[in-house]
Amino acid sequence: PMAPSNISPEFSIFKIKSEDIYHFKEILGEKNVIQDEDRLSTANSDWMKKYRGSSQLLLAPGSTEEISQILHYCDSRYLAVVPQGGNTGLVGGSVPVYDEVIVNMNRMDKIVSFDQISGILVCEAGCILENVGAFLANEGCQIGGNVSTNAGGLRFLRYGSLHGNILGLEVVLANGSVLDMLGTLRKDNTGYDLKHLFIGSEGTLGIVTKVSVLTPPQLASTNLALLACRDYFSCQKLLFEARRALGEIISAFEFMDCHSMEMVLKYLEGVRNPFSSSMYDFYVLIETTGSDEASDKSKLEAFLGRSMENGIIDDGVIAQDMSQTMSFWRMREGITEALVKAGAVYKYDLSIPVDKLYDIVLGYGHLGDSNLHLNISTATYDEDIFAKIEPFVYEWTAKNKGSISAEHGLGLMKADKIYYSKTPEAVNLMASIKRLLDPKGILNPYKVLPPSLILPN
Ligand code: FAD
Ligand code: 2HG
Ligand code: ZN
Repeated sequence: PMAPSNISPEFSIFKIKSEDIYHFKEILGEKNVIQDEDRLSTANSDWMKKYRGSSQLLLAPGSTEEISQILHYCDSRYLAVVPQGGNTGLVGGSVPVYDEVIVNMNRMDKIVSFDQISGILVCEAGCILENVGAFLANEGCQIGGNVSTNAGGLRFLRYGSLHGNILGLEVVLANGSVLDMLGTLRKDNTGYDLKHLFIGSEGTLGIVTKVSVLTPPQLASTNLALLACRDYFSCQKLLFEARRALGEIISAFEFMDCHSMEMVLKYLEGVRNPFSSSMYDFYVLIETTGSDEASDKSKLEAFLGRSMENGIIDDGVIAQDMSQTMSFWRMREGITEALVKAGAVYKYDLSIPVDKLYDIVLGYGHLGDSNLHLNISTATYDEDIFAKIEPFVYEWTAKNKGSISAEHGLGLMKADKIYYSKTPEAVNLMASIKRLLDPKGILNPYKVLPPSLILPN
């Protein structure tokens, strides 16, 4: 499952043999060793249908011990592995590049414990996030996938990165050893905090099997306002004001331009323009979450009234019930799906200083976090268009001191682009860590780091 030699002659090629299959069946039982063409076809292809591997084998372990045995064996046999959660990743990280063995986490879906007083949840990595709650609710994506990509999302503004909310991890390393860092303490300064190495490592340093996470309590009152602004400068001003006027209750500040709005209106069923009379150039969603319904709402209303008087917003509406709330979020959250329906999409996920964020566009994103999702939508993929986009987007982002991956990770798509956002010294140190933890390079090869840096010794 290493690369065919025409692409990466430096990697050795080890094919799966019948005795390997026999061994995996011994570990997992017959039905969890999957060679079925349909299931493999789905698992070989990513959410956008942009990347496709040719794996012949999918393993579905049900415990840490089974994952440990799988990796121990694969390591001894030089069989490369791709860990796969919900397979909703957007950078080609969760699918094989060639014929890597897919280790699917679906069966690892048990809640281990939940402490109601502290809000600390311990669960297996394959738990589906929607069932677990808290950060972002994409259909099918798993807590282990979120940890491995350090996913952000709509409420990052309020709750911050997973680096702050993950209290502990259990991880199986490439050689099969189990690293138990599954603490539930908020404070623990005993040496290097190794769990952070695995948060955002995209399956290249180990397989995350259990997660301990600090969850916020569900608060009584949530309000959502959809606002229209005439230009990007007004969106920035609105953010500036909202951080001050709504500081303790603001939980999301998202923006989308008119092109993004046009996409959802055109391609998603049941989405209607809330400002039926006209289209505006920019739309902003402000969500507040707090504990006092009456005061939270009046605070938001007063803020919107002032913003309207000052001319920062041109129009605005507060969702009146659950169904309107869901339809407002659908406009923002459905853009990714609408873009896939529209045809080919060149997808970028940039952190850019907020004043420069809309200099390079069509886009939408988490304005409160300075995170632009730049999507260039065309009917079909075209080499000439691609050549106009890259390396321009990366060079522009680096020049403006941004990041070429704010939240989706590097995966396969941007492994060789890492130097736009990291110094050679930092990349070399990452490669040393990778070689230390995975000397044979079996874990998710070709992802995150340029393959030439992590040759097996
Ligand atoms: P996968 O796609 O299966 O895997 C992602 C990466 O993690 C791969 O490199 C894989 O090898 C690795 N991996 C998965 N599970 C494990 C494990 N247990 N141990 C080790 N490695 C593992 N991302 C955001 O950050 N913010 C968003 O708001 C957001 N919105 C999205 C909306 C849509 C419609 C879609 C399709 C995607 C969105 N994403 C977003 C991207 C994606 O959902 C997230 O990156 C998510 O965290 C991936 O979880 P997953 O379980 O699907 O992981
Ligand atoms: C979002 O914020 C996701 O909606 C997906 O991170 C962004 O599709 C994208 O570019
Ligand atoms: Zn996002």
